[in-house]
Amino acid sequence: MSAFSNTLIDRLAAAEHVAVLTGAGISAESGIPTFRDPDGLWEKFDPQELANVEAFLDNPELVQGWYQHRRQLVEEAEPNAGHRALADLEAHVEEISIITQNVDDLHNRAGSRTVIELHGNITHNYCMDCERPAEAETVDAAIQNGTPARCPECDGLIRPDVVWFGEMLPPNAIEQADAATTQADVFLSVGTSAVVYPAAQFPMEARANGAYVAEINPDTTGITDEINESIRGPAGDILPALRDAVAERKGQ
Ligand code: BJW
Ligand code: ZN
Repeated sequence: MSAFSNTLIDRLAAAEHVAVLTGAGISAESGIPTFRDPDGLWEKFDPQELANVEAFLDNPELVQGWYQHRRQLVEEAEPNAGHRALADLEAHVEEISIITQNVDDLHNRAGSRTVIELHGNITHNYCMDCERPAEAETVDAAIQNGTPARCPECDGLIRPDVVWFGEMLPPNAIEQADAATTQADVFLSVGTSAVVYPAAQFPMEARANGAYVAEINPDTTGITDEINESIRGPAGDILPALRDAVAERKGQ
């Protein structure tokens, strides 16, 4: 028996718009740790210490170093079968939007064409004062010298282009995610604990708008009780099987 229902395949095969919310779990099989799993990033580091602007201003070197480490991990990683299956799905459904909480760039690298980055992109850095983009090399050189990385133009502190707690999400990303959610006939929530807002509200909004909402996750999440279907398993197994089932249903 397959892990997902015939209803889901029927709905996907008939869908005009599909929206997919992804979280750290989809990149776990690329070797990138999640945040809240037992072996996750926050088992070793306190998020309150590192993922907010006050912490950054208190100890920019520490936070810059942590993000440099994670940027290097991401640059060495490759998209996995789950990312690739979502990119492949574009051949079988009319329109598919990937709304990602991930900062790792792996959906873009897998070839998905519509990727909405809610929490930024760790491969980019910018100056907190003048907002000019900054080169990763500038950050790396400063860390090598044991000093905080500063803007070559205005001496402001350089920060990663990610969204920390208490910060607004990029307005254009929110706008695009809202539109994709409202239009969705099917909404998939993949590899996210669905506890961080506003991202976690999108599956609920989709449901309220009549979408069929399914999650793909080995564990229960913040939205499990409120959606149509929960598929228990790793994204790298389930998504390729889902892609194949939709292709088969459509005779493609
Ligand atoms: C697998 C798998 C496999 C494992 N296959 N699956 C409304 C209510 C309550 C609170 C708030 C609210 N609105 C705003 C807030 C405050 C706050 C918030 O949500 N807090 C909650 C924690 C309570 N939100 C914010 O501050 C946001 N800003 C905002 O709302 O601005 C307006 C505002 C401003 C000021 C005041 C009030 C409002 C900003 C949120 C920014 C989140 N940033 C982070 C860090 C990014 C930078 C970095 O990378 O360091 O984003 S936090 C972290 O969590 C990261 C993630 O994107 C995000 C979500 O985590 P995710 O992806 O779900 O990962 P995990 O680890 O939690 O889950 C992994 C899942 O994968 C698990 O379920 C596993 O089972 C599964 N898994 N292997 C599939 N192989
Ligand atoms: Zn500057």
